[in-house]
This record gives sequence, C-alpha cells and structure tokens, in this order.
Amino acid sequence: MAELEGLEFGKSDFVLLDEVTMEQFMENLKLRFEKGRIYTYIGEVVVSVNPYRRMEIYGKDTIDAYRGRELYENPPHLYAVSDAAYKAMKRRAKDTCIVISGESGAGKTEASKYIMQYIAAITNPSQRAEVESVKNVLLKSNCVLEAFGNAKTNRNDNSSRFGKYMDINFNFNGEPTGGHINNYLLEKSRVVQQQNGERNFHSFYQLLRGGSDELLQSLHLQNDPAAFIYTKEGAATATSNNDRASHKAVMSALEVIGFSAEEINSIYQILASILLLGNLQFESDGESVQILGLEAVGHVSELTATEADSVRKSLLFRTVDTCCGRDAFVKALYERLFGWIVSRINSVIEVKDYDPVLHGKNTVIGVLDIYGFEIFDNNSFEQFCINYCNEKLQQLFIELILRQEQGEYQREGITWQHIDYFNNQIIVDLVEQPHKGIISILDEACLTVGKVTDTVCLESMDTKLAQHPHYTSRKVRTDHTKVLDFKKHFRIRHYAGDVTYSVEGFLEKNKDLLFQDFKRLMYNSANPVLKEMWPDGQLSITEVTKRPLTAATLFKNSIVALVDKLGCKEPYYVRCIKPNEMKSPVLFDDARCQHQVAYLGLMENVMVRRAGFAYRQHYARVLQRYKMTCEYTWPNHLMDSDREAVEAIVTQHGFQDDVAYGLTKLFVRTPRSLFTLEQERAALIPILVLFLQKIWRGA
Ligand code: AOV
Ligand code: MG
Repeated sequence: MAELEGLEFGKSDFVLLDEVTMEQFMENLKLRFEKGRIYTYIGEVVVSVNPYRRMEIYGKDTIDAYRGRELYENPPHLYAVSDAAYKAMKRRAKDTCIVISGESGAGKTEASKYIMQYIAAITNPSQRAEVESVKNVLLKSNCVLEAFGNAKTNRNDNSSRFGKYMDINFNFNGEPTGGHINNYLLEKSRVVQQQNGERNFHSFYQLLRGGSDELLQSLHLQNDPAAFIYTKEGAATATSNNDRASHKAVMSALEVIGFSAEEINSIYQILASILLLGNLQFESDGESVQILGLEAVGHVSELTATEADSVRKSLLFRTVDTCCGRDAFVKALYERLFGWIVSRINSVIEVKDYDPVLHGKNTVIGVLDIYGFEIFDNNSFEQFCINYCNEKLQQLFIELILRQEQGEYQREGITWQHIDYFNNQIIVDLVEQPHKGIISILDEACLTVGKVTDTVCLESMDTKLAQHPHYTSRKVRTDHTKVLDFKKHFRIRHYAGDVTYSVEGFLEKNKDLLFQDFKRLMYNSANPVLKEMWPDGQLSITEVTKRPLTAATLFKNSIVALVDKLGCKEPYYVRCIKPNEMKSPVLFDDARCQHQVAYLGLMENVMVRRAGFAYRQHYARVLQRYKMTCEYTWPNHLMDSDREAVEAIVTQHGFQDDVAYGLTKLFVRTPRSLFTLEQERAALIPILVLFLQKIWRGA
C-alpha cells in the first residue's frame, strides 16, 4: 500500500489512519475531497465522494495506467476495482459483481457508467466486430434506460427511478460476448404525479422539446411540456438536463442498439398517448360520465391502433372513479413500455450459440446500480420499497465483508478477532418477515374483502408492530379529543435515518389493479409492438380472477432473488457519499458526511480490516517489491520458497511480531511495518538508479 500521492493528499487507504476514530476518518475524507481526491480505499472497498464537477480522471491515459495493475500500484480509483473484478473473472474464472451503494445523488449511476466504460476499453484489443457491437450496445443502453427510467427529483437531477442490475458475459478470452439487464420496480406513479419541484421521466421532455415539428405533429402534440397535465409541474422546473440534445442521443442510441423505425415510432406513439390521455377531462352529471373533447380520444385510438369506441368505453367502464382508472392505465402503459425496452435490449445482447464445451466457461461481471436511500417531504409506497431495498443491500454488505474476511483468514490458516456491527437484519425483518412484517400486513389488508382503507391498514400495523424498536406509530394524540394531522403516518427507523411514510395510497399501489378492459384493448391493438407488450390481454375472465401477487411482494421476491444472485459472486464494493445537499463542488458538509460514514458502516469496515491484518499480499508480490531492502533476497534469493525469502525480509526489518504467514500470503497487522519497508525502498531507489547507471555506463 504505497503512498503514491504524497501525504498532502491524505491517506489513500483508511486502513492507514494512525488511529481509527471518527475524527481521523472524517479529517482524511474531507482533506482528500478538498484536494480533488474523490476516491479512497478501505482495503478493496472504494469510498467515493461525489465531486459535483467534471474530473479529468477518466480519460484514456488513466485507463491505460490502471489496466492490468494491482490495487496498490496506483492511486485509488474505480478503475482499479473494475480491473480487480476483471482479473478475478479472467484469471480465476470467478463470477464477480460490483455493488454500488449510497444515498440518492451520491454518484452511483455515474460510477456504474465509468466502470462499464473501463471494462469496455480494456477488452477486445483485436477489435473483433461481434465483440465491439456487444460493447457498443451495452454502453448505449445506459443512455436509453436513463431517458425512460430517470427523472429529476428534489435530491438528484438525474435520479434513477428503477433499479438496474447488469450482467456482462465474458468468454474464456475475457471478451464481452453479451449481457443481460434486470430492472427493478420502476416508480411508475411519477408518470401521473410528481412532487413540487420534480419532473416526470426525462423521456417526455426530451420528446416535447427535442422532437421535430413533423414528429410532434404526427403525434398530435404541441412542443410545450406546460401544455400537458403530466409534464406541467416539471416544465417550470429548472434542470441541468439538456432535453433537446438528449433526444438526439437517445434516438441514435435506439438505432445503434437495433430498434427498428417502427419500434421507435411506437415508443413515441405510446408517450404521446400517455400525454393526451392525461389531458382528458371527465364530466359527471351524477348518473353517467362523459369525456370532454372526444377529439383527443380519436388521437389516442389512432396512436395506439385501436378502435376509438373501445378506448372510450374502457375509459368509462368504471364510472366510480374514471380519473383513477385512466391514471392506472397510463402508469401501466409506461411500465410496460419500459419493460419492453429492457427486454428488447436484452434480446440484442443475449449470449447466443454459446457452447461451454467449445468456448470454455462463460463468466460474468455484474454491476448493480439501484435507487439510493431517499427521504422526501412526502414519502409514499415507492420510498418504502426503495428504502427496503437499500436495507437489503446493506445487509448483504455486512454479510459479505465479514464473510470475506473470515473466509480469507480461514483459507490462509490464520486466527482472527470478531468485530461487532450494527446489524440491520432487524429492520429487514420488520419489513419482510412472513405474517408479521409490514409487507404481510399490507397484503393481508389487500386480500380482505370489503372496504379496507389505508387508515384501517395503518391501525393494524400500529397494533401489530407497536413493540418493534424500529417502528413508530405517528398516530399521536396531543390531547384527548384531537388526533393531529399526521394520523396517516408511520415511521421506520432505517439504518440510514428515520423516515416518516404517509400510508395514503399504499393499498392501491400495492394491489396495483388494472382493469382487464385496458389490457384487452391494448392486446387488440393493430400495432404488433403494442400487442406484444400486453400478452395478458388475451386471458379469459376465469383466468383473470386468480389473484395476482401484490406489488410489494413481487418487489420483495425480486430483491431477494437479486441478493441471492449477488451472494454467490465475488463482490467488489463502491460506497458513494454525497458531500452536500447543494450539489456544490466545494462544500463538504461535515455533519451530513459523517452521518453517511456512520450508517454505511465504514468505520466498522476499517476496524474489521485492521483488527485482522491491514495488508495482505502474495509472497511473490512482496518479494518483487521489497527484495531490494534485504541482503538475502537481492537480487535473487537462494531459499526454498518465496515464503522463506519474505520471512528473511521481515526478520531483517524486525517486525516479525507484526505479521502472520498464511499459506500463500503474508499478512501484516499494522501499517507502520509497511511504511518502514516502503521508506526503505524509496530511499534505495535513487541509489539503485545510480548503481544501474554505473553498470550501463561501464558496459
Ligand atoms: P445516484 O445514482 O447515486 O443517485 P448520480 O450518479 O446520478 O447519483 O449522481 C448525481 C449527479 O452528481 C450527477 O448527475 C453528476 O452531476 C454528479 N456526479 C456524480 N458522480 C460524479 C463524478 N464522478 N464526476 C462528476 N460528477 C459526478 V439516485 O439514482 O437519485 O440514488 O436514485
Ligand atoms: Mg442513480
């Protein structure tokens, strides 16, 4: 662990701190941020602080510097872990994954893109066309998925509103041969409603601001987001996104990926239909409901290649709450569109004709970039799911970091000491435990026949969870008569902070009902692309009555499956920290940062790393680097093994009490020993250079 940057930039690995205290940790983190060193290690974990400015550290030169190198040979960087993951995959045929976590706006999505760019840049030196095309699609898919799955929130101008796990497949040569994207619960409620100051998904603004007059005309749209109910809120909101330029980029990405002109057109027709449906107004005279402005219905039917009369009937089928029915329809339209885009990309990059016997083992690197922990003024079902997902990932981090350390010591035959963590399993259980957890209680309420309201459901939670240390009912009576405003809230003490959720809409969002009429309407579309998105529209009524799983349960199942999948891979971690709430490149908000360091468990991470051995390295590597510091090993040793030679070095420098000899690696407990070696080496290098020069001159 050489200090490659000089001490004025702080310690490049938190393991090297003189003392593991929060003060020292924060001091180092802040110093490095201020010096523009946004990455720091804890062993092999990268801690990243969002710089909120363009950094000149991602170019080709940097990529070259990291290619094939070991972690400690260069300053900390995402590229170094990407390379480590790649090497593990290539040399040892291990499936690996890179898990990026941190709260909303901390820099996860940007990190995931740099990681993919790095992997793309270092593979396929022979420029084989098939491999190039796979890489191209993988890279271009980001742009498309961000357009349709990201939006401006009050935390992040480009916030991921879906979870993404991407597997990149490699052949035995270490060339990418394909990939697969899993997407998790898109926040579809955003299509119909956004919080103050937020926007709908980027795709709508990109179309309205970037689409040609001709395109917009054919879609019956004006080029003004303010003209549509669904985009009005966002139209007035300033953002750093250039919608017009993005529209171009997305169009071209879609083409590169291989979407046909019809498919691209269908995508825009669906977006347009959604916007037009949103502007429909319903009028009720008490008995029947009418749609005002039937012209728009005509446009929607044209755009979706369906019968105008069927569109009208579907919209008016349930007269109780036509607006709700319409909104549910529109949300589903968007969700299906998004799902279809993902599966379409998958069909292009899917590994085809791979024969393990012929081609060797197919290995993967997975990259996980999911929505980060978030707290808004108003937190609903979506935040509940997102934050639960972050609990699960934190749980995985705890397990893997401990497991990894324990595993390594065991393999190498070394005894070690246990470190205590705050284990968030208790919060995970609060949410997901069968019969007792919040999801179960929600599901039960959804299954109950009759009028179960959000409030009734909340009461049930309040009763059942009253004793839970991480659950608080917000149904607080201030005096004996009045229940205060927050009667519809409950609070969860998450690992990352307290979040108060409004239970309003929970049941409806969990049931996630969509009338069969709408599904049938879409399935009967004359547009094959649309029809493909709605295969369940052909089900008969009897098949439909089978109760589908609820949204929360589906989400839980998908996250459990994800965690299982990650658990069997060799994990690499990037822990992102958001330096301030202002998106400022110069502000380091001490309290906010310290809070994140605490809940991410970074201090414990350092302690675990140090309690055992701060540093471990294969004997051959140690020898290569330090053999010049010992007379018995320079220039070559005559001992039976590298291990013995390393023992000679350690003994000569007198820190034999500070090390343990594993089967294949040397373990060093305190960084000081290493410093001694490094200093010695650094002092010897000029002498060595002189020496070599002499030899050369002499020759
Ligand atoms: P997130 O993915 O962690 O939030 P992003 O990766 O979208 O956060 O980062 C938010 C913004 O911070 C980006 O749009 C950039 O402006 C800036 N940023 C982040 N990382 C870098 C970097 N390495 N260099 C320069 N700017 C950066 V969320 O998806 O909301 O949980 O759900
Ligand atoms: Mg993101």
